[in-house]
Amino acid sequence: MDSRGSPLAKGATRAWVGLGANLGQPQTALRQAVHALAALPGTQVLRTSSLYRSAPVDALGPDYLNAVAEIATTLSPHALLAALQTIEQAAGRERPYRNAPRTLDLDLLLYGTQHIATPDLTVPHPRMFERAFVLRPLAELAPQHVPAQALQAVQGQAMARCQGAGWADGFRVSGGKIGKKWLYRPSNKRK
Ligand code: A4P
Ligand code: MG
Repeated sequence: MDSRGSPLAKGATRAWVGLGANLGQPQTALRQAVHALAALPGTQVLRTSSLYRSAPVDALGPDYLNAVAEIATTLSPHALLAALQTIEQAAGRERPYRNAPRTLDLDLLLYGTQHIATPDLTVPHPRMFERAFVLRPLAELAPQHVPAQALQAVQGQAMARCQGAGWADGFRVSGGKIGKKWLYRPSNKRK
């Protein structure tokens, strides 16, 4: 059992991944990213948040689409980070400069209740508590991890909820359930 009381696979940790894109076809990229997360070894996508649109924060370029995925994984935090970066690369991610527009950004927001501070990985994600595009979707899935004051502080950041949690349904290939939560189960994991 984890802090939410739902049974996870043996040895798995509940983690939350922030998804963002503002180049190419953002909604397709985010859907494919959910599929790619579900295909990672030892990993299940438990739920996705609604999909949100917002202007770039601390950045320029087209509007972003953002969402958060809740996963259960037996990957270590660093192995998960490496996997997220591989998925970003496969989506054509380029890094010409900091906060450049991107085809796909996957950030490890929370990994269980762990605090991690290493040169290449900081968890909780260092800027997540300043950003409505992270906090609002995360609050749908894990309100216990989103302090009310933090949510209040980002209220002025305009964003629109453009689709409910079903936006990633294209990848709900077959249904298993954890409690009342559907699993995303790609074909390579079907029994
Ligand atoms: N890194 C350290 N901790 C983490 C973590 N918890 N998750 C390191 C992911 N990566 C982490 O990331 C740079 C380095 O951070 C990685 O090599 C990893 O070792 P990156 O994705 O290559 O570069 P970045 O985009 O400059 O950083 P990051 O953290 O993704 O940027 P931010 O701060 O998240 O801002 N506005 C809207 N509306 N929506 C957005 O999604 N995104 C950004 C990016 C700015 N404005 C936005 C949005
Ligand atoms: Mg990133």
